[in-house]
Amino acid sequence: MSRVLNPALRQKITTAEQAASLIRPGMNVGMSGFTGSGYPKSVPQALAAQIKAAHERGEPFMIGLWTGASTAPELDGSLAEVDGVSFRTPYQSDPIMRRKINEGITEYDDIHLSHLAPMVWAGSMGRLDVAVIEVTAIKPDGTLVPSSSVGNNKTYLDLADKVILEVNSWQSADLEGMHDVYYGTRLPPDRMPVLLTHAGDRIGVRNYRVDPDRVVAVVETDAPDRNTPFKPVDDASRAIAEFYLDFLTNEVQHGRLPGDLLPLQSGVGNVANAVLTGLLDGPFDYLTSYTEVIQDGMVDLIDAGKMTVASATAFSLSPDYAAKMNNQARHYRDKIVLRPQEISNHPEMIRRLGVIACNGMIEADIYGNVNSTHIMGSKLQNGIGGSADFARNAYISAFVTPSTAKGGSISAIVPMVSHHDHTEHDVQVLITEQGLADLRGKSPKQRAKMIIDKCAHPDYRPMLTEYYEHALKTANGLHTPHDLRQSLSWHIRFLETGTMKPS
Ligand code: 0RQ
Repeated sequence: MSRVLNPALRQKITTAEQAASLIRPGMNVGMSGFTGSGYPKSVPQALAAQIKAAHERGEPFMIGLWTGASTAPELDGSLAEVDGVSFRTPYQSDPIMRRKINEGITEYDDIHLSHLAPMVWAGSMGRLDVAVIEVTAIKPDGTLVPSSSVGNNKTYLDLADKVILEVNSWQSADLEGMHDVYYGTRLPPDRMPVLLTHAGDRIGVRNYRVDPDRVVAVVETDAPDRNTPFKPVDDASRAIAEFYLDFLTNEVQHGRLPGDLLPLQSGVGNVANAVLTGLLDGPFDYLTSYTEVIQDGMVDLIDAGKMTVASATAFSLSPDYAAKMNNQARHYRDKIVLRPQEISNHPEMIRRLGVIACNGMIEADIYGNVNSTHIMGSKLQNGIGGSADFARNAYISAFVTPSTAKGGSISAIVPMVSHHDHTEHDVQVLITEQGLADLRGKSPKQRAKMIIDKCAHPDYRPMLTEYYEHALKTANGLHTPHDLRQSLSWHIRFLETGTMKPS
């Protein structure tokens, strides 16, 4: 049975090809999608085919593409493959899109995830021509039931000149009621407090509204979100998770955290998932989460009765867990809240709730500065995502990584980061499989010693100590000692010889 229940919008049901043909070269298009969930499944692929055909005729055809965060091969992958994206924001993790960005075909603005919606309202990103948004149903009154991610959809639906809706009947109809779509945000000087004081609070409405006159096409789909399975928890991830859980236990023992902790934020990837798995056997009960994405580990914590509520903007589940969520959405509906990303990542809430943040990184330097986005200074990996929304405003901000990469030829602890995303001021705890450095209340020199001793791989510890002692002399003991002629020499050596180790 069709899920398009509004008579006026039923009239607008059409094919993906017809809908895509309304998107013209040079347009800015705001699409739904966040970490592989709730992205449109058919219009982007139809658009990619039309772009390819235009290019074969020798006609230029590229669009500006804005989303919530990363999407999937059907969206980022298919449009990047045909060189169809001139500009991309705010986050991606697709291998083809990454390549096109690094080749300079696509310009990329790597924006904090909480910043994009206000920038779009303010007009700083230019005009939004079209929104392409996946929903699970259109209600008789014309409101739209959100899908498995919320992201920036409310903003795109409100501001786009034209709206294309994909109504995906693969998504569970029981998702209805899980979302909290807050319409109270304003730009300064009219901005008001967002009155959310617990992770599970609901302050908005269940469904999106849309001006039916701006809806130019409705496309019915029946296709799954493309989620990738997590890798099995490896030894390094397990060790990192254990250090983190010991740290939290110690904080509780010293009265610096309550026994049920504070709301947890957990970044993307396997280490983050291992931490959640570790919490399953840990001593903490009545946990809550105020984060960006709901991962498998959080579903396990809810099932085990260890977590009472999880707030996010999207699911990021493996295929098995996505299927489970689809079958049992009604059961999870009062334990999970999905919000717009300017609320899930809002600095005001992260600070007020006292979120404990834990994010992945590429490398850190001996003073605690962190690079999350670039390989060897120049090559974009994914983007900053929401990591800085959380790290800057968290009650405790931790970053995690294995101590080496590429089979040991790269040290993740380096004299100076080759790209800077999180400054030393936003990094309180660093963890590798070697150990945990609690940097709170430490000066740069104290930090350097601790990071080298606790976090660096033993193969690189003597080299780091040698650099630090040399820098102390070169800089005459100044506050943050560096020898700028040598600080990036490790990266240069890797680029020239394939290893950071001297020959
Ligand atoms: O390279 O792909 O060629 O194998 O970097 O590394 O180990 O798969 O990393 O999946 O844990 O992600 C920081 C990228 C870590 C992620 C990052 C190479 C390594 C591999 C990827 P290959 P892994 P993970 C909120 C939080 C920013 C967004 C964020 C991220 C590739 O956590 O994108 O935090 N964070 N969002 O070999 C050179 C090093 C390296 C290195 C790893 N030191 N030097 N290469 N690699 N370390 C959630 C959202 O925002 C949605």
